Amino acid sequence: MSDLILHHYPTSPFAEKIRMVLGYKQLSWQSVIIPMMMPKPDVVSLTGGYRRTPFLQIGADIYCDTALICDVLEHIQPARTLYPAEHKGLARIVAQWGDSLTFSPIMAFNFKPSGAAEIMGSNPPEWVTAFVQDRQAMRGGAPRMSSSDAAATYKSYLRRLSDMLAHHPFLLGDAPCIADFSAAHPIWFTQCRTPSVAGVLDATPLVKAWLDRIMAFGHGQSTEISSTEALAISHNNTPAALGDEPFQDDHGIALGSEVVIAADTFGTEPTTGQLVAATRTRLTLRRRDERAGTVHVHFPRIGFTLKKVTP
Ligand SMILES: N[C@@H](CCC(=O)N[C@@H](CS)C(=O)NCC(=O)O)C(=O)O
Repeated sequence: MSDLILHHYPTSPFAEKIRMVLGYKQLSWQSVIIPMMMPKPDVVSLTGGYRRTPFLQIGADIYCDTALICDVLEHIQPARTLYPAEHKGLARIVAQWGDSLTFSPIMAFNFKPSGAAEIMGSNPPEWVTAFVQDRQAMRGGAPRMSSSDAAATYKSYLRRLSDMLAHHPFLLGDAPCIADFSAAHPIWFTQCRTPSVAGVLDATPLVKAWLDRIMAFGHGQSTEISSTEALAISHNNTPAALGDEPFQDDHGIALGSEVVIAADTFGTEPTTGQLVAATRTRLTLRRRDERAGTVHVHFPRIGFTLKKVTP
């Protein structure tokens, strides 16, 4: 049985990014389906507060944010690399664009009335109200971009991707890399979750063919387990030894301090614990939970804030 446990739900675009990477790298994994909105008691037992989807569990180690999860998967399975040596910086920069700048307009477009109806499915009105309120709270009350404003942006982005695909099958060459998976997941949502608005893709057939190529990698081999089983796995394990990467102190906060880490936008629920590692690229907290036991929760540096807990 694989040690990789992905906590996710089927309609999450960021989770689809990781499912596609698992497929590309031909990995086996265990699947825990988590709630789409708060409350998420089992999630919070493992993460200490972080509530975004997906996150990866390996024993008693919890990895938050898909940028970090991709680094971890690359370390476990370097073959079919996500970070080709000739495009190292470029691949990550295009990936960051896919994960941030394209995500909001594309999701605003997908939430056109017919798309929203497909997303809400047959859920009862109380569920729909709770979902809308949950996402509004995550955005700090900011309104979603209007779908008409989003349409022009989305179409421009599709044309740019199409230009990138004019001479090779993937964004940066003959093989996919992190840029492809990060750019693909919101478009996957349009194509597969809101088909009533997927006509927007028809003007860029190169993008449609590229998405099909990525989707053809599949999702790897998965076995479903419950969140109770995932909590027991964490409880029965101890966190893996920390690597020997040097401590990088950008905050004047010593290792061993009680700290709080939170995403800097969208879903800023904090995680508190003891800072046990701060490398160039990631931060690690040690914390204890009655059900999850002692866990290490790992975050990327980019996109997260670190503060000392003031007594
Ligand atoms: N930067 C994060 C973004 C993750 C994200 O925004 N996920 C969405 C789902 S696609 C989310 O958390 N939605 C709220 C929820 O699932 O509770 C990442 O790369 O993991």
